[in-house]
Amino acid sequence: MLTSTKSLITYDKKNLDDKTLLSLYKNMLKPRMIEEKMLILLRQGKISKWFSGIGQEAISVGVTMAMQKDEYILPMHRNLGVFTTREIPLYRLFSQWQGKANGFTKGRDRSFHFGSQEFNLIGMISHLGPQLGVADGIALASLLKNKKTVTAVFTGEGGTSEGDFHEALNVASVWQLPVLFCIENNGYGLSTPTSEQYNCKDLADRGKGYGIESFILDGNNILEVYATIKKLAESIRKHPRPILIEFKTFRMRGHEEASGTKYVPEKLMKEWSKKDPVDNFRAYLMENRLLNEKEDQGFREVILDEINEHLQLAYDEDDIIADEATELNDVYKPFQYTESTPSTKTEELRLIDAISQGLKQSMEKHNDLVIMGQDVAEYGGVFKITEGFVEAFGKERVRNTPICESAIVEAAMGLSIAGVKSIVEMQFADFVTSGFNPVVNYLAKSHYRWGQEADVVIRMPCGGGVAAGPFHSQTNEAWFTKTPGLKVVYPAFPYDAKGLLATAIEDPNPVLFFEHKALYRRIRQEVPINYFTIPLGKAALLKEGNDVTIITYGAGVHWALETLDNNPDISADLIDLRSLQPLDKDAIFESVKKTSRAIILQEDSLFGGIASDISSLIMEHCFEQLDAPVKRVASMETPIPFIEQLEEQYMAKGGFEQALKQLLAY
Ligand SMILES: Cc1ncc(C[n+]2csc(CCOP(=O)(O)OP(=O)(O)O)c2C)c(N)n1
Ligand SMILES: [Mg+2]
Repeated sequence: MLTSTKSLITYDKKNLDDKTLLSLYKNMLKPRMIEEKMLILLRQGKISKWFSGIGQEAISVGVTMAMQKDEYILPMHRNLGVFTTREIPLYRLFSQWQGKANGFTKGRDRSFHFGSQEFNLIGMISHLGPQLGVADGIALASLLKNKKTVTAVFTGEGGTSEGDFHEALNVASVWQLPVLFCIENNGYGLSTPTSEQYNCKDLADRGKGYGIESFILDGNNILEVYATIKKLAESIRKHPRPILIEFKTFRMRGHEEASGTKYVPEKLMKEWSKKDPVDNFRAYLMENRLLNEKEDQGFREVILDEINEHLQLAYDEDDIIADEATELNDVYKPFQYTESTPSTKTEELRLIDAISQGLKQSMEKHNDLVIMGQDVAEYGGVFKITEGFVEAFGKERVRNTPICESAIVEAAMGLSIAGVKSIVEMQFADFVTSGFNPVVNYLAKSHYRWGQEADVVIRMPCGGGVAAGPFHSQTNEAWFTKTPGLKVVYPAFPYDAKGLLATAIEDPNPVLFFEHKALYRRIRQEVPINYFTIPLGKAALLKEGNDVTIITYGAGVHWALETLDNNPDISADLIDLRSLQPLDKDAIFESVKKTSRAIILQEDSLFGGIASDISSLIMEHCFEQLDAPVKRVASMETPIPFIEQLEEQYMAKGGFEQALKQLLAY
């Protein structure tokens, strides 16, 4: 607390009334007092981690008070003041920190890692940067629905070094999204001072590089924060566009409580403690006779009573009892599959046409469905799947994106938060690595963590046999089948592709939809002309036989068919999995129990692929019925090469026939 009662920050109250001034003060006092209490509880081991926002309250409170309640805010780990100013009941926050059921994540995630649609707050994931792209998506939804709202998102100065920050700013600028990007420059990112974090004078200058207006504000001056943000938010509502704010402030405590502040020079601490946002504003209010000691004491007593009462409520709550079924049930949002039946009228389509037609019919069915991807608009995508879509659905819904895979996947998450379905086209499945983090950490975990679905389909043109080398030929489904929370679909035929794509889009969970490039123009089939669905998680039994079960998907299906055509004496069940997650285990077990032999064919290299898991599942469930060890056939353990003769040698196809015959002869 200040020893001097004189304010050392210069305040300009402009035309703010006394009531607003006092509520700004009380709103800052509350997170400060909660934190003081939390420090005690932390020492007593009653809460786990604590990231302190002491000294930075004016930013959280000023921004939140300047926003409308129906506008989304995406806070970070030091923004307790955002949560309290949005008036989340304290017992719910306390329960969250103690991992109790009345928190927001049923004990599944800690501290501020949660969101709440009720309060229009979307909490962070640990990786920091993805928040910024998610804000883009929420703002895009606002723009598309013409809602005239602002979305505010926070980051520390450390987080601005992440690629997500740069991608999110760029996308927001190119699309003129109504986002208020708030950088809290508090001098340190963990122990790293700003001099080792970035090499420019002000981070606000980053805005210029992206064509974004930017401002520097004194983050410790509540009136400057509140009045400026209020004005800017109003301006954004009228003229949607992104604005970047750099708040200069300081982190008064350690990165988290256990880590201390040894590396911070004493002098800096002293200087900044004189600029404490709460103490200075109190002094200002007292100087101006808007507050006296007694009233201040009264405010504190009310807040303290509230804290103690709500702490008790949280303590009194029963602990969560671990229950496997509950956990498993919450990984995916329940989805009631409704069948749309295929018409009897059909036309012959190539795989690529079936996907294009299916996509178009889904765009017609879901009239706010958005497609985002590189070159998908006028150009029609590199495979021409979205050709003609701009004319049919407009540029708002068929969106060319900058080369910003992370920000676009994050924006899709943001659209979902705002209730808008979307499809992201990866130009090639290989490029998903540039958006990998939000796929496996944000989309996949969101429903389990706090019940928020990620209603996104990511289209993945994949696969080899096209002499395109290590970065345009991979079939990388195993990166995603490994991750709970994602669904993975991998059709081999035009009919399936069309029906499964429709279902993937209807399903509110994140779906990775693999489309094999080598099959795009090679495989033709009669396909119903209407909109129809096929349930996910149901394999197709393409051939029936007695001696062996062949399990495969994608291009492997066609290799297996070719092998069986060339060997009419082999009596095999051929299972096309069609979707890998959910996996039709019953179809596999039923067939293997009948044939007693199983071979799994996968185009990807062997180790860690889904063939290995299917093999294990068969051993675990069908061991008694097996007459031979389960066989896996996959591609070589190298990256996929470019030239034809190397690619041919690499591919699983070459070894399949021999392996199948060996298995039958065992
Ligand atoms: C991708 C990633 N890298 C590293 C970390 C570890 N980490 C968590 S917070 C943090 C510092 C963040 O600094 P800044 O953005 O300035 O925010 P501040 O903590 O100062 O508010 C670091 C390094 C992380 N959570 N995620
Ligand atoms: Mg920092």
